[in-house]
Amino acid sequence: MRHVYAAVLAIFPLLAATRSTLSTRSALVNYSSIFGGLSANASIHYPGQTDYNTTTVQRWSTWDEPTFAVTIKPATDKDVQYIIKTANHHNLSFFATGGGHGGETGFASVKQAVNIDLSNFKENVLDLKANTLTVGPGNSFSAFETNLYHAGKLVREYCSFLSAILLRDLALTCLSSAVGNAFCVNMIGATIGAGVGPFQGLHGLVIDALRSVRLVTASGHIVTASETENPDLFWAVRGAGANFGVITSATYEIYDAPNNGNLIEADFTYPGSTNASLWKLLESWDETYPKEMGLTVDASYDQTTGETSAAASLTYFGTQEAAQPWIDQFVALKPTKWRNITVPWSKASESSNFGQAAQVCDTGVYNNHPSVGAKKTSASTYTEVYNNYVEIMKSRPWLTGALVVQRFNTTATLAVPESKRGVYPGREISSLIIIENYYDGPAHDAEVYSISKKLRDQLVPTSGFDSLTTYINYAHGDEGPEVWYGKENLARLVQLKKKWDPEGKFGAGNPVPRS
Ligand SMILES: Cc1cc2nc3c(=O)[nH]c(=O)nc-3n(C[C@H](O)[C@H](O)[C@H](O)COP(=O)(O)OP(=O)(O)OC[C@H]3O[C@@H](n4cnc5c(N)ncnc54)[C@H](O)[C@@H]3O)c2cc1C
Ligand SMILES: *[C@@H]1O[C@H](CO)[C@@H](O)[C@H](O)[C@H]1NC(C)=O
Ligand SMILES: *[C@@H]1O[C@H](CO)[C@@H](O)[C@H](O)[C@H]1NC(C)=O
Ligand SMILES: *[C@@H]1O[C@H](CO)[C@@H](O)[C@H](O)[C@H]1NC(C)=O
Ligand SMILES: *[C@@H]1O[C@H](CO)[C@@H](O)[C@H](O)[C@H]1NC(C)=O
Ligand SMILES: *[C@@H]1O[C@H](CO)[C@@H](O)[C@H](O)[C@H]1NC(C)=O
Ligand SMILES: *[C@@H]1O[C@H](CO)[C@@H](O)[C@H](O)[C@H]1NC(C)=O
Ligand SMILES: CC(=O)N[C@H]1CO[C@H](CO)[C@@H](O)[C@@H]1O
Repeated sequence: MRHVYAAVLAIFPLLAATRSTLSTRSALVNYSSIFGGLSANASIHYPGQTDYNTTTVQRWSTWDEPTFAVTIKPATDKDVQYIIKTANHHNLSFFATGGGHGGETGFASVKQAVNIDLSNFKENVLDLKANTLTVGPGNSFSAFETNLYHAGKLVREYCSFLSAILLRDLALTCLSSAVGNAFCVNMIGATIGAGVGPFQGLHGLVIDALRSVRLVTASGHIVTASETENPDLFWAVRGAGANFGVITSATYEIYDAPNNGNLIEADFTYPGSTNASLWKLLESWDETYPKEMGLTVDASYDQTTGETSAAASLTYFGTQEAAQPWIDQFVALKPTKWRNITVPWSKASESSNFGQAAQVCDTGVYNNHPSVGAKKTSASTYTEVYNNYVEIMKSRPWLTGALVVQRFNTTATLAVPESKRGVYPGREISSLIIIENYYDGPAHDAEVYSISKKLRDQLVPTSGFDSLTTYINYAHGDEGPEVWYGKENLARLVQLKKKWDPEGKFGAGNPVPRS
């Protein structure tokens, strides 16, 4: 093991001590000593060290983030096993960090934990005979987009969706090329919630392509889960995957890319006053939205200029002729700026938002994004919510936000037979409506929460669902297990939790109840 910072150990746990109720404990623990049995390529890092931020995965949002006494970067499955067994032996809590893009109120309950940073797990094996891709949790989507593209293949998803969205200026987060070894959305982290995105209409969710995972359990056992091995666990991993262990490898089925791997991409900008027309357009497509299309529409308010704006970003996996009628309807709304281009699918994230994907993987921004799933569009509700939100922002200079709608065609996700579905309860969701809040820190948490809750409550009655529904990976953390996992799945999940993680060591963001 490289004792990267053993020397400063005496100082940093003490610094940490001032911030935590577990302070006394963590100050007394010499982590470098108790984790002395790691393999040669593993390393130990302490928060506060000068290069801590550049050597460990940083969180995308710092809102309600977990805190760590130490970060360990294991290099092998055995290291992960050893870390878990050692932490259990010393009664230390631990947390698995993939890409650091998750944000849930429950993460705040993770204090001075042992952080298992999985970025060394770069496995990335394309097997064209078996038609599979096997990846480790140290990969963002972009890590393998290019080799798949050259092989004429496609995974059911790629990252990009929330990204193109999440404040257009932040743009696309999936590509690492622009920023070197960027810590962008993690393939496995997204998968274990379901994995949604613009290609979902063609092939379904990312979990529908998942064939097996290898994971290290709460007791430190290394197990495989697939349809034939530990099938119950495999079911649970597909939607509740953060609750059962540390996944160190995942194998996906891959598909021939349609249209020679090329897709049409179009971006449009409008003044905020166009918002209602954009929502009406979405509403008019509720029965006809094509499976080849991915779409994000957002409306926002800029605190600096005091101006509202709206935007749409579309991908179409087909010919220009097929995409044109959809593009024309956006053009008819008189964008102030627009373009369409044909790009290889592997470049779609990079080139979206007019190619402005520069600040791709910015981390450390204080934000949260409560959301609502819908199976119907309501232009009048979205207009009302957007107007309310803008009014709220106008009197709160510290709050910047956007109302974002992602659209999906659900035919493929609903075509998956019951027996192959996994836990994820949101297959009927054809729109995810996201309230994106960017603000200045914890002092405004309570106020932003109360604002978000009101806006969210306003969106539910016209969503087509009887009660609040959303996608776990876009959840706020207050929705509860019935929303994250589905009421009908809870009894079976609770049993599995008792079997695989009886002490609740995993799943702080969205805990599966233990009884
Ligand atoms: C900019 C942005 C774009 C996004 N785009 C998409 C998108 O296109 N499609 C989509 O479906 N979602 C998208 N998401 C949501 C994303 O799926 C979730 O944020 C997801 O939790 C991120 O995983 P992570 O590993 O990066 O995050 P982390 O915060 O590292 O992990 C999130 C949770 O998963 C657990 N976890 C992570 N890796 C593992 C592992 N290997 N084994 C066990 N547990 C693990 C963690 O312990 C934690 O509980 C996006 C989010 C952001 C911020
Ligand atoms: C902690 O343990 C490491 C490795 O065993 C050792 O080198 C270091 O001196 C110890 N630090 C303290 C403060 O005891
Ligand atoms: C450590 O990493 C290096 C470089 O990737 C590799 O050559 C070596 O085999 C690894 N060592 C072990 C023990 O795995
Ligand atoms: C590291 O990141 C933390 C939190 O994001 C920040 O407070 C700190 O100033 C950073 N440290 C350095 C050396 O950049
Ligand atoms: C283990 O730690 C928890 C707090 O993290 C504490 O409540 C519990 O009493 C500890 N158990 C033992 C056996 O020390
Ligand atoms: C949204 O559109 C409606 C209808 O055109 C308009 O009245 C309203 O001002 C727009 N909202 C904003 C914030 O521009
Ligand atoms: C989804 O796409 C299919 C094929 O393009 C189409 O027949 C169907 O009507 C679409 N569904 C909805 C609800 O738009
Ligand atoms: C306005 C614009 O750029 N339209 C283009 C959209 O893409 C097609 C096919 O590449 C072009 O023919 C159009 O000129």
